[in-house]
Amino acid sequence: MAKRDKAATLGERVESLLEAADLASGRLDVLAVEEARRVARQVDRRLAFAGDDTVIALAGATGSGKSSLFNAISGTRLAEPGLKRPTTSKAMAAYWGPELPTDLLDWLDVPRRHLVQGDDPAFNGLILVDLPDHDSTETAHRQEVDRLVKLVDMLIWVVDPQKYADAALHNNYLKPLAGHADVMLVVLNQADRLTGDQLRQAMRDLRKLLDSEGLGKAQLVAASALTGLGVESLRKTIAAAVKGKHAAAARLAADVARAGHDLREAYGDQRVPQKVPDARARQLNESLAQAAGVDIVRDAVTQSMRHRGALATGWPVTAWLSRFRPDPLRMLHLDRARPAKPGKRQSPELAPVTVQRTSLPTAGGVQQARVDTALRELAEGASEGLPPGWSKVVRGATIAHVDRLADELDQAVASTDLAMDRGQGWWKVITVLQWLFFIAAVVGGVWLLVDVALAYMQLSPLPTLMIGRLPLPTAVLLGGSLAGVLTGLLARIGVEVGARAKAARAERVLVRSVTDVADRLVIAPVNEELARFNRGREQAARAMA
Ligand SMILES: Nc1nc2c(ncn2[C@@H]2O[C@H](COP(=O)(O)OP(=O)(O)O)[C@@H](O)[C@H]2O)c(=O)[nH]1
Ligand SMILES: [Mg+2]
Repeated sequence: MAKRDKAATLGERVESLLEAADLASGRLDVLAVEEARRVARQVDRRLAFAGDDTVIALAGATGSGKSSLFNAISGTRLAEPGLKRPTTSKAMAAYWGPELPTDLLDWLDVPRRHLVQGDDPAFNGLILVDLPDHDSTETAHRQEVDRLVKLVDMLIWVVDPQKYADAALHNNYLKPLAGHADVMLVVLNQADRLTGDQLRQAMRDLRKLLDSEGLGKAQLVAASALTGLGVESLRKTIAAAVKGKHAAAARLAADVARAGHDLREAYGDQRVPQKVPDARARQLNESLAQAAGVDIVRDAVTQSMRHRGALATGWPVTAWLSRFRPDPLRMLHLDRARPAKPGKRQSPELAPVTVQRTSLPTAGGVQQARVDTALRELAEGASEGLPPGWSKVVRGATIAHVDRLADELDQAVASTDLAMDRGQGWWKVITVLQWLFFIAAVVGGVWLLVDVALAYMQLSPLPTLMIGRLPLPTAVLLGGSLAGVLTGLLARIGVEVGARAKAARAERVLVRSVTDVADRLVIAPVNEELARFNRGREQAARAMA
């Protein structure tokens, strides 16, 4: 049961490794990414062989006794000991079990294979490989060793008393494989050729050497293929590995951990934000708002509201004259209202005008420079702590859609509902009042004129009605005029308050429209990269665990 859990965990870690590599593709060191992919693929395939078989290889220098030990351990005569030359460059394998695991042997690419049908249940499922000499003068041999060393589950390094400290073996093979120390075994063969003291001395030396190379976990065994010393202990070690299938799982786990570690290192340790810092985004929004002419539109809204308010609530004569002044919003092509509801009549001021383009001046040099600065600072802020390749991609993401920015901002401003058609119901009431006052004043005035004309022509005057001490026509003329002027003044205050509120609201919604564009064209692509990085780094760390 526990073993199953472990396999599942390893499978998940392989997935994490692969995802971390895919996410880093084109962004991190190409070698680290490719190595991670290779390991992930390899382990994945190895896991696909159900992990029932254990592959153990004997490696070592010419004449160290690999073939002799192979025969001693296996109880066969399959390997060819002795200094016969030329030795083959291909590995040879024996398999204990009912039937050769052809898939696995093909994958390992071991062409010479033997089925051992001994009744040794402890070895059931073992593939024992006799590798070509790693120190061979023929490169084909060495390449074969290098290839198989990466694939097997457990490695038994066979050394002899003369060459156990050989620099080529330690530097080219043992040290680089230190991460796999727990699936490596070092055998000091030909122990029979040493006295007891010499053997102890050699074992101490070798142990020290291995420890100093980070191979403290690698088991060291003294053996002799000739006398059989240590062979039983080797067989036990191998049997244990086979039984627990520890070797396979541990080796694969070590591979994945190593690749995950390397990739994680390529990701780096710097703190990287999850998303574009708020302050940077705000700075960008502000400069974009300015470049998009939000200030100009806000001022135009104020002025347009004053203008329209004066038309609606002012004294009819001056209001009529104002008609000939242009509406500031209309000049910017921004007097768009919500589309009229069908069947509902709208006054000409409020009729919807569909424009897709504003007539705002295009962003000047200064605004453009501010936008560029904001973009650059955003790129810098967002790519802080990223490895160079990734930081380049983030920089690219900030300006990926920069050519669409101006157009989309203009459209965003043009299509933002400035709500110019709402909240001015009271204007209509004032309009009616102003006309009533105006008509009253005109009636009073005409009445007085008629009185004057009648007096001039010496006709009897109209009947005189008195309001207090004022004659009625005078009272109506003065009252209507005064009321008109006062109403106009009061309404002007109301219009001003309304204009400012509307301008503030317009600014708010315009900034929101601009922010939407910035989010879509700049912030989102950058955030995507940052999320990609953080996810990739997390997955690489998960592969390490
Ligand atoms: N004295 C002694 N000779 C050995 C031992 N193992 C192997 N030999 C001899 O060393 C030579 C090389 O052995 P071989 O197994 O072919 O080594 P390989 O080249 O690593 O495969 C042969 O002549 C063996 O008989 C051992 O444990 N003791
Ligand atoms: Mg040999």
